[in-house]
Amino acid sequence: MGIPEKIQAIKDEMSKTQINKATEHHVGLLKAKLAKLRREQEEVKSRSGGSSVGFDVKRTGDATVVFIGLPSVGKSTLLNRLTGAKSAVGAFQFTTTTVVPGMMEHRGAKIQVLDLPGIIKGASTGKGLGKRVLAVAKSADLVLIVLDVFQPYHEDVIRTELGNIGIRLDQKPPDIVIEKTGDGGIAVSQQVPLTKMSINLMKDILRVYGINNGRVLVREDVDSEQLIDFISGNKFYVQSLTIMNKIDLVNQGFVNELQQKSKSKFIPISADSDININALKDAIFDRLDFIRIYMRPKGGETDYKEPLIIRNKSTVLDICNKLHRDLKKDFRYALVWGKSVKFGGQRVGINHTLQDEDVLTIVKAR
Ligand SMILES: Nc1nc2c(ncn2[C@@H]2O[C@H](COP(=O)(O)OP(=O)(O)O)[C@@H](O)[C@H]2O)c(=O)[nH]1
Ligand SMILES: [Mg+2]
Repeated sequence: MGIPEKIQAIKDEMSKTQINKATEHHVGLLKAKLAKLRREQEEVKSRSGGSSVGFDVKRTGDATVVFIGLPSVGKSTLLNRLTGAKSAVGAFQFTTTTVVPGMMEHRGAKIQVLDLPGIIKGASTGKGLGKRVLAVAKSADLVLIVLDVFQPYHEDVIRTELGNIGIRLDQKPPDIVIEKTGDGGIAVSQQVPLTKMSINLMKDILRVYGINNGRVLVREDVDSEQLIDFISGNKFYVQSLTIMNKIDLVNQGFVNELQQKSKSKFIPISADSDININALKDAIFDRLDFIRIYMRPKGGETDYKEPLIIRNKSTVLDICNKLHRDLKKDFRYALVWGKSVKFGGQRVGINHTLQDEDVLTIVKAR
């Protein structure tokens, strides 16, 4: 049996199996085997040159967000509305066939927005431009899922397609440590009790991946899917926001009802009629988790008017890189006032992590 046949056999078996407490172990193992086969299939494909590389877009600005949606939901209209770019808008499908970038400026941040061609069901297996489109999402800071009020069910299609190429939306990498050892079987120690999978299932999944001996430290109550993600690797953890476009075509009651039925909270907008666009910009800004850093020149006055905008958890090094290409070479030390230090004017190194509204002085070597 080749890989595609093996994959099909497991899928058949899964669809025959009812999911309940008694079959949990069996299904968990099938999922592990399926994930392993898919990874092998990807490896074969990339060796034979079937690439899944994305479009080549230079990242600029303080963060990059991408639109993912089916054709004609209004992505290009929205790009134009948010950024003043000129992406072709069409009343017919597949107008956008390449990546169109725009720059949105909001609350002092420059946010790069990428309009991508629409995807369709099956995109992750290479339908249309799908694979290349989805690959761009891997490196984005935020994915905006764009839906049409009359086709809200697209959300499931998009989440599935993104999931298939290894993108995990709004999740964190699971907090576990696996250390392979030469012998002694698999030892599991739990800092947090496992409630979503048995220890036996955990061990069996590890064995599917050829780990027969090792120490596992569980620091989070992970389920079998998270464990499979962790060992099969190559997963991309990306934040998302869901947008419901074209609300100008329906009334408020319709929108409320959609929200009640919908799995995730969405932001209702109309790109074309300019409804709720500022609220959307705020939501994007908040979701990107920016902080403000006020610069104070050595011996000078702090500039409170124009803070530098950077992502949360950035370091002094990130600021140096933002200010000037060569600054890190000349860096001697920095002085910081604010939440990230114990006392004002504290001397810190280049790897110091900054916090919102810190005041920063960079001292260069002469
Ligand atoms: N009624 C309405 N139509 C819209 C809205 N946004 C976009 N459209 C229309 O939907 C069609 C597809 O738009 P487009 O931006 O090309 O969609 P894309 O394929 O997702 O990029 C065009 O005819 C747009 O004018 C909206 O908010 N309301
Ligand atoms: Mg378009």
